[in-house]
Amino acid sequence: MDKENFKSETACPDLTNLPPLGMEPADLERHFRHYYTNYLGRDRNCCSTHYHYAYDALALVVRDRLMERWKNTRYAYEESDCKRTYYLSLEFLMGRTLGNAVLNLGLDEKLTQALNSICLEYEDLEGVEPDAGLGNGGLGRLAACFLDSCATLQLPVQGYGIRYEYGMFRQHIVNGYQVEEPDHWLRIGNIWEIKRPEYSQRIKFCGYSEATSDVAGRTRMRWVNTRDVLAVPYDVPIPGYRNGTVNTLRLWKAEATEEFDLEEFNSGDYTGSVASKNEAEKITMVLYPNDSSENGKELRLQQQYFLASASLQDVLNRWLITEQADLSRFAEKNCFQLNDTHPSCAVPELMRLLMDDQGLSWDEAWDITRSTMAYTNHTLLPEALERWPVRMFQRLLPRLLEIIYEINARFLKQVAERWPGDMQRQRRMSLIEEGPEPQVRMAFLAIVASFSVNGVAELHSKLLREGLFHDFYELWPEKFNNKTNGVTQRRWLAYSNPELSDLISEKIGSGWVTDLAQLSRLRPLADDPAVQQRWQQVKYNNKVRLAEMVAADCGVKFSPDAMFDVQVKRIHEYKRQLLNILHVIHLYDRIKRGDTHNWTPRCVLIGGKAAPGYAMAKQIIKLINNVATVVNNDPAVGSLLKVAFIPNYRVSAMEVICPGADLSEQISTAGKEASGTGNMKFMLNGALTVGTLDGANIEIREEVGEDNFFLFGLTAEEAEERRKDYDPLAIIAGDENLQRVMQLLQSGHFSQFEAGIFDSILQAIQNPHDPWLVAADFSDYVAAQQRVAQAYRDQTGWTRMSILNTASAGKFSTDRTMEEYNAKIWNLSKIPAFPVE
Ligand code: 26Q
Repeated sequence: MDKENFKSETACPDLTNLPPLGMEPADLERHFRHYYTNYLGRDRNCCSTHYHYAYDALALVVRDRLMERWKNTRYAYEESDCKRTYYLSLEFLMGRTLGNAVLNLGLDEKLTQALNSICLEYEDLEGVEPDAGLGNGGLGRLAACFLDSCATLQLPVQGYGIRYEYGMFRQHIVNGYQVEEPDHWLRIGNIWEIKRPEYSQRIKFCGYSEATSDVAGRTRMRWVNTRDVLAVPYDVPIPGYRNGTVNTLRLWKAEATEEFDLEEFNSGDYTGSVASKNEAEKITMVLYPNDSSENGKELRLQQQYFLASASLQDVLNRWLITEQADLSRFAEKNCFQLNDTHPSCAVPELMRLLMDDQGLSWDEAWDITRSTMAYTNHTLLPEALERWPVRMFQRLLPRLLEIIYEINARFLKQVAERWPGDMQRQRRMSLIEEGPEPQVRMAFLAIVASFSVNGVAELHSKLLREGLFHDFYELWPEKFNNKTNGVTQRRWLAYSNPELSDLISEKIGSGWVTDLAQLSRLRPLADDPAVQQRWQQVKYNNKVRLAEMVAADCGVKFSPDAMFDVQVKRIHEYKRQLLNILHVIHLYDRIKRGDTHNWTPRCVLIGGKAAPGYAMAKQIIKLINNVATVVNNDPAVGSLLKVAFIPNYRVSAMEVICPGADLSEQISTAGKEASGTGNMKFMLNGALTVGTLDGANIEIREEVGEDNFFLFGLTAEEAEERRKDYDPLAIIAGDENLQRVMQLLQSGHFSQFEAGIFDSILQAIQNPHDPWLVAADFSDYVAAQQRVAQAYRDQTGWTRMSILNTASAGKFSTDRTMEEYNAKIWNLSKIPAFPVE
């Protein structure tokens, strides 16, 4: 990127000065007709049920209104000379944009009116939009909720991510098995992105580094003979809630550089030059579908460096232009929040850009780096900590490896000064793990270079301090802090659950939309019979809507009079979908034995994607589906129990699922789920939780009170203790219920013509080294579920608890989370956008 672009932009008359667009139904309708007819070229012969074009026209009408505010937000930030934060993340799980934009712009009622007058249903059009599935699960959706809250709080925070051509795969279920299909979400075009080729960046790979001397005679390293790739930005608008602010998410696409094409073309290798284009574009082709790290894939490291380098160059270039190349205030005015270690190449890359390109000394560059980088950890699983083979780093990013070595040498010197002679500790803390194939430990790199290291729930942060990162905590206790996760109530209540939102606003006003703590005003209403009745009716209506989706997607009939028991999240052994299905088998067994006195009819819904290479997770999906088939087709079971696996769980599915849930399953092995955020969405929508003392469940229970939460299972400490002498066979032998469940499984009852397919699952449960302790928690889980069933039969009591859950969800807004990040890490001023007038 060159200065010329900026110059010519400022030298022109301001072409961006326009009168504001109308927001009344008549304005919206006129613009809709304009786009539909004049821009999209449709005419009266177009089939009115082909919603695609109507969706595009509507999206353009809404986008225009975003554009005005977007520009005014940028101008306000520029002119205030404010400090900014950049949220670097390999994932942004945005879901759909239209409904959220309409809500945040405050256009919902006016648009409904406008569309009604032309005989279109807003809901029909919304359904056309594919999810932007640029993430795996919790970490990616958290990034999306953070952006919504930052825009609403008017914080100058920009997201930087990757524009994957293929997002999270679509999941089909065939004969009970997961089948993955590529998600080519951009094929029909994406109205919401604006390509900005003028801000493209050049990214280097491979080559080698050599020493040169600069004009002052000092040594300067150069990274040469590289294979370069172009990073082209696409900007996505992030509207705040009715406040005129529209922030930016900048997503990078990889393209071949021009001279690369030319070189090979001139050498006569036409097909070779086209192939090299492919090679470059491969980098942003597909999202890696693993939610616990898969080590060693070279393309993944390329993606990570590509994002880090493009984003840092973008920030640095803007800075150098506006500050006349003066870096002295850079650290005061910029902060980079690393969403896990995935973008942690940013550490050596910032060092490189500052030293090699800008000529700073090591100490100057290091001062800037360690006062601008902040790192968030999202996992407690040691196997999920990212490591990259030194040899791969050497080949792909030789200059970065040199810098990492230097950071490590200086860091280990510090360790040696603090703990003289403790070689054991030096080996433990080294950024390089020694062995036959030495590895770079990315988490340690991030910790060493950051001024802040945070976990995502109290327990998680404590376990980081005491376990995984204990050595570092001893060295730098002041770096470590907690920021409990949240969710945005705009998408997860106001938008997804309009009926409940209206009821709440009728009772306590609508202030909760930007101040979730106000939900506590519902507490005194929990015993009010009139409110309870309305609350119940809303839940019922939402269950009808969810039942329709289950019928359409699973072919299973859920009765809204039964309890809706839901577990949706990525499939992972530590999340224990297996424990859930063992309980279902136990209920089935009780029905078959006639033990149905005082029965509470239950509809169990499970959904989630398994990483394509995770065999055990895929087996668990198959088991759930086989159990569902047997249970749903057994006349003896009837309406007492239904089971469904909802295919292709995603953001837009959760928007229908969480308003309709009665019971939220949060049953991970204690000490393994860093936080969880689905747990918060369910609570917000009035579901009760059956859960372990893990992640944010602990804080949810604290807020709602132990009487309104169904607790079971070992604590994190007890689990750790239990692993030492774990004897699942003894537990099974001593528990009649579990024994019968195991016998049903072993007998092939759920695998009639598929002998032995569940052997690996059976073995896992019986394995004394089962890290997830499924058998250990089974009986307590069944007991908790018994209390749940009992409680549900008292509909008044249940509804009271449901209201109390919503009323106690105030803490779990990402507005609160972002306020905390800002107060303790970023220190940004809130900058209102210039009004549209
Ligand atoms: C790493 C390297 C290579 C390929 C993939 C990955 C990778 C990708 C995604 C590793 C991990 C993830 C995602 C992790 C994640 O979603 N963690 C969840 O983060 C949530 C938000 O903080 C928490 O609520 C969940 O507890 C945590 O599991």
